[in-house]
Amino acid sequence: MPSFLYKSDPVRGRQWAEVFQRQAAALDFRIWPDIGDPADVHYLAAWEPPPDIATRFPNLKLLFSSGAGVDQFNFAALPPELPIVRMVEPGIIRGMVEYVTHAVLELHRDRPAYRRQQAEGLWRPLPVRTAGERRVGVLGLGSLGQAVLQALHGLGFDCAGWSRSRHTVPGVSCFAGADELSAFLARSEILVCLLPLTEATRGLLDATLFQHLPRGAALVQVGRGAQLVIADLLTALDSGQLSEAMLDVTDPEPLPPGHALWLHPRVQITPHIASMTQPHSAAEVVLDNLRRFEAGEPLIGLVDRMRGY
Ligand code: NDP
Ligand code: OXD
Repeated sequence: MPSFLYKSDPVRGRQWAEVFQRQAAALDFRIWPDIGDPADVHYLAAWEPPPDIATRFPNLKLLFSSGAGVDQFNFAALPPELPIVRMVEPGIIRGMVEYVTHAVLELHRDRPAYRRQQAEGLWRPLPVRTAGERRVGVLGLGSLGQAVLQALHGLGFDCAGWSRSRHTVPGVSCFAGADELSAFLARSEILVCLLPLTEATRGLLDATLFQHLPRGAALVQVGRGAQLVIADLLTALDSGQLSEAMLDVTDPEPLPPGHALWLHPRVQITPHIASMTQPHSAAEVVLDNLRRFEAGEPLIGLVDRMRGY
């Protein structure tokens, strides 16, 4: 009997199992390390696949990332023809929309400044601007970036997005490619990073990029820690080029005790919780992809190994 092997958090795995039992009883759903006969494993969902995946599972047909990112995969260790699918599911999208909307509203309405004022017992109103007067830019127009922009546009923000290829998103000014990055940054008072980690985006959030932002801009980093050059962030915060940073991802995770970012008055850190794959909706999407695969239809979230995402 062909099996679907799940190698990630086992508690969530049991929730996946319920959906599979209801909808795909012909598939033997197994949770790592209970792999059964490795030759039966046709499908694997993992955050980190086992290093010997290429030899261990000779009949593997599809590899799913249990998250939206695939930067944790070592592509070189995977069979070259094995299709890789990242997680595109409504639950993870909703979570990211909540997190980023909250972060942008906090920054827009000066909540970090008011917290600092409160700590000093200061009652001092700051100028209030409407959402329409606040320009927000999102790096990445993928499944998460576009959903976040839709929500921010709905709140009335003046929105822009940047991606590798050209996109059209209703109500959003879209920029594409390296040539248009500086124009996009020049109008981003609140910059949100929702890019995948690839060789092209590693270290992208650096001093040069910060210099292109309006003075006093704020950063919301929800992509991957290695995209941010921490020393450049600290310099930009200390000089006033950046006013605030909200970081959900860091490199390393967690930051070591005593790291300068932990106690920086203009930095807020959350422990990589901006969003998470939701087991029930994720299992539904994976089952739909299995059906698509068997029918020879395009897969949702198929990774392009050359692009790295
Ligand atoms: P997608 O693959 O759907 O979208 C990626 C977007 O980034 C695309 O618009 C793509 O452009 C753009 N992009 C990639 N490389 C470049 C580049 N070099 N220059 C310009 N644009 C580029 O990913 P998702 O939206 O699903 O997820 C994005 C990332 O969010 C994940 O990879 C992960 O790192 C992070 N994430 C973080 C979470 C957290 O809790 N902090 C939770 C989930 C995800 P194009 O459209 O042209 O291909
Ligand atoms: C993901 C994440 O990629 O949680 O899904 O970061």
